[in-house]
Amino acid sequence: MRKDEKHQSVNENSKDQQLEQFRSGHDGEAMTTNQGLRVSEDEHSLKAGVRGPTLMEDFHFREKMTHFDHERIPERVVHARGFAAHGHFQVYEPMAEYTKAGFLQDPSKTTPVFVRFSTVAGSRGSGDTVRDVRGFSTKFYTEEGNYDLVGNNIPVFFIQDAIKFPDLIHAVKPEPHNEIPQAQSAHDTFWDFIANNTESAHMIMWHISDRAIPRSFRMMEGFGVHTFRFVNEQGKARFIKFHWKPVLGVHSLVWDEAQKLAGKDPDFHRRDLFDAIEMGNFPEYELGVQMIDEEDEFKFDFDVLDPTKVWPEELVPVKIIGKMTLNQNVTNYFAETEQVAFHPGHVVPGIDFSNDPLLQGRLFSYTDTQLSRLGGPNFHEIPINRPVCPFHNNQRDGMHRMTIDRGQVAYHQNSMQNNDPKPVSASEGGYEHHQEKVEGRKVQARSDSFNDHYSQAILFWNSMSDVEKQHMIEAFSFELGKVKSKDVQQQVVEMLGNIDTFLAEQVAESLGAKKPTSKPAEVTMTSPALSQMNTAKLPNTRKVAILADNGFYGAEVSGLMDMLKKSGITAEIVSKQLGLIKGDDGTELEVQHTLLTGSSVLFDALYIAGGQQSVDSLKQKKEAVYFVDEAFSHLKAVGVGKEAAELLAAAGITPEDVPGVVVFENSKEVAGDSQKFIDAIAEHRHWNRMV
Ligand code: HDE
Repeated sequence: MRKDEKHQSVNENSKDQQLEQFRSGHDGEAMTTNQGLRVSEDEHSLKAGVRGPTLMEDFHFREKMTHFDHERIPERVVHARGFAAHGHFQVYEPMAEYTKAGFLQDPSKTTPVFVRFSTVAGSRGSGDTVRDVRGFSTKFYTEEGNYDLVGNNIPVFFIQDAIKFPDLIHAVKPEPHNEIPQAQSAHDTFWDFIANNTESAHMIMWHISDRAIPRSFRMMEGFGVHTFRFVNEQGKARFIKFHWKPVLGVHSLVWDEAQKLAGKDPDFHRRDLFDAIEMGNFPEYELGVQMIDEEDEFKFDFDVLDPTKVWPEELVPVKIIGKMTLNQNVTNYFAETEQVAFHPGHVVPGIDFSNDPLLQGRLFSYTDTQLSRLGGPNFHEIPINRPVCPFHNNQRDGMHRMTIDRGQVAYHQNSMQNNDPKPVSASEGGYEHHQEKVEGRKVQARSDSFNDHYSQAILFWNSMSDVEKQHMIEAFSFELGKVKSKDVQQQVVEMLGNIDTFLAEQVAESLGAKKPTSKPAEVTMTSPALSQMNTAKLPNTRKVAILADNGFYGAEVSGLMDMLKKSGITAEIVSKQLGLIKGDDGTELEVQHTLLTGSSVLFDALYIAGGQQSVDSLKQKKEAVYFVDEAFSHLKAVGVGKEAAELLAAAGITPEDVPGVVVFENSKEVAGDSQKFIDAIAEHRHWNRMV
């Protein structure tokens, strides 16, 4: 907290109250021009005669059209597609021993946050479920200014020095001659870059793993990636890494599902987050930090400044220090999500940088990019970007200046204004950079300690379960299978040979390429924390499709739906047509999706309602049979009501002893089987069905 205490203290509502001053509703209002003149006609432009030319003097027409013509701003050069929400953060215990950051001291204090999730490569209108890294940016509106933690859902990065970022992005973006493919890494230039920049070996293992196709923004980890510093009141600094751990665990789609979703619902992740918040299922993430004392900087076999390395949690434990809850959707997408401007250089006292050369370059890039994206240097005045504490300096003017600065003086030092606004000491909350001793020659080079490109790629591979390994082999085979250059394919196989011979040979086989000549180094360590198999498994907020038609067993479906609701699971009815369907006992259910508008990929699990009439009716529809087959092959939990096994049989599935398939024995007494079904949903996927 600032020492002068002149301003109001911040609480979880502070940002919302500030934004409220800028919100505008139009109910019951007369239409006006932007000058406030009431408009009498908005359908017909002013013309010389009903069939004559439009007249220049129609100022309303011109204003309306001009504004429309300029509605778009440049999309972000990376992370263009995103979705955001408001929330708050609370620390669990005072962190004074490690950092003086005000928002990390008082467990009774709530700090407002704004979080934007994103994909990296695709344009603003691209699909949500593509294979890509996800951005995870958090703006903490603290009493000491905005603190931005601009991270990703993968803890390492492709490159070690920011100067290579334009190259990486040019390689992954659509190829420049024809702007194909959109939001994909499965093309020649990307894999050419990877093969020829082996520092990307570790990151590419994550990129090809299930982490790159998350089930939901609510089920992803977040990482600050770089090494930062915590600095306490006494000036003692420690190296740290930030982690966000989702309370719901880390879960992913399967690749076939991800591809289909990009067509069935390109907004799948947006909708999921928006709906969850509207329903009161507020996503929660715990904040964790790993800390290494400065004295221990050289004790590890990785360089703490190298952003292509994790600090294995088993070596450097993650201390959980607080929780973030997202509980409010934005009022207006453009005003908030599109105009928000994050910057890893927005820090508060107690948080400082390391010399990670990737981070150092980011510190330049983010303000620079906002200048062209948001049209000038005053983007901090846009409501979503304003700090909730006061801000004063001698910066003036520029495009779209909102503040009306009083007085003659806009310089420092001055005598005419008592030297205000004046810098203040650290004891009064002034930010002081950590006084790290630095000396060296000016060189364009990289430390030799950054040269080990493969050990942690091997560590990642070693830490995966068999299922995850299989997914990675398939993902490499898919991505490289789309590459036209045989030479690039072979180079990547050779690169993979440095990671794991089996992996490289499997991929080579699927590509019709030669076996690798390279051999991996011996790395025996594993890090269980890297595998998604060891994550939290909860039923909360999962979504189940109930496939039913007239004549379904009313008691069975109502009993199940009650139990699902109690476990926080949403059930939606899928049938042949919209409207109401009637059960055997007169129970009526509203249908939310038809077999045309609904699809198994929109759900986490499937229940096929019992009742001969309902089952017979659905069996006739090939879409219903496909629905069942697809949910089953995506390894989802399948509940089977009485007689409904016939629909499974129509899809070629025999339900006996199949993992994740729960057959309801008694349509009147469903509590026990419902619980089994809920447990099966919590498992997320039944991987053992693959074998
Ligand atoms: Fe970014 N990155 N980045 N990045 N980044 C941007 O800033 C950049 C990197 C990340 O939701 C841009 O405002 C450079 C790592 C996120 O609005 C741009 C380098 C990580 C977002 C930029 C990196 C990130 C961005 C584009 C290499 C994970 C979305 C628009 C040194 C720790 C922020 C913008 C949002 C956005 C530059 C690497 C995360 C161009 C030069 C590593 C989550 O400034």
